[in-house]
Amino acid sequence: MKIVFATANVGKLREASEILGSGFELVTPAELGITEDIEETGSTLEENSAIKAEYIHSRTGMDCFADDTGLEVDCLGGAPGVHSARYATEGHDFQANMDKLLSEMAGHPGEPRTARFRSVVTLIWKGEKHVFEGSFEGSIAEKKAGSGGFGYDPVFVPDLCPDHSVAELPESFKNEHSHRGKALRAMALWLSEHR
Ligand code: ITT
Repeated sequence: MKIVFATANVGKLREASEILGSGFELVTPAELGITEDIEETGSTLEENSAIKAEYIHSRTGMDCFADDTGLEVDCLGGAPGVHSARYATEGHDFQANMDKLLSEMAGHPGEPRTARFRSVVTLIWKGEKHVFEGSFEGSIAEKKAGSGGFGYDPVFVPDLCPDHSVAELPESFKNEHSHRGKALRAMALWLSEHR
């Protein structure tokens, strides 16, 4: 099935291709000549996920989906949350974002470091919108470790494997248990029942 994945994030694209498998041919906006930044003006993951999917649908008329993801840290009141991509700077700087997170956490000594990734996937299929979600429970490490994955993976320790950051674990482990894995498999199941 050919479907547009409304993302400019190559890490998300790599994971989605692996999670959805060979039954899906993922096309990116860039491959369709759409290279402008889509302004994420919503105040929730749900709103921003819908904004991205609706923008690409309006430009292409094609079936498409978008993923908006946030890292929610309990002792920071759910931050960075919807602001995860631009937490430290405007520029999607993964290292600066993690450095800011670790320094904010240093201001909360002795508090639980529990956190979760949450993904909201908006599918626009035959012009109708459908929403799928997934979350991945864990905690924030004291320092970065590992080089796999992307974004905050070097500081995120999953409850299911508490001695390693996600960036130290195989991508197959992340895809099986992650926020994105759960949300995209729910979307694939829905599509298998409705197309
Ligand atoms: P698109 O909007 O183009 O899809 P983005 O990077 O801007 O890409 P988001 O708005 O969803 O994506 O931003 C979420 C940020 O959270 C992202 O930039 C990463 O820093 C981080 N992030 C998202 N998924 C992640 C994951 O699976 N592991 C680690 N960090 C992740």
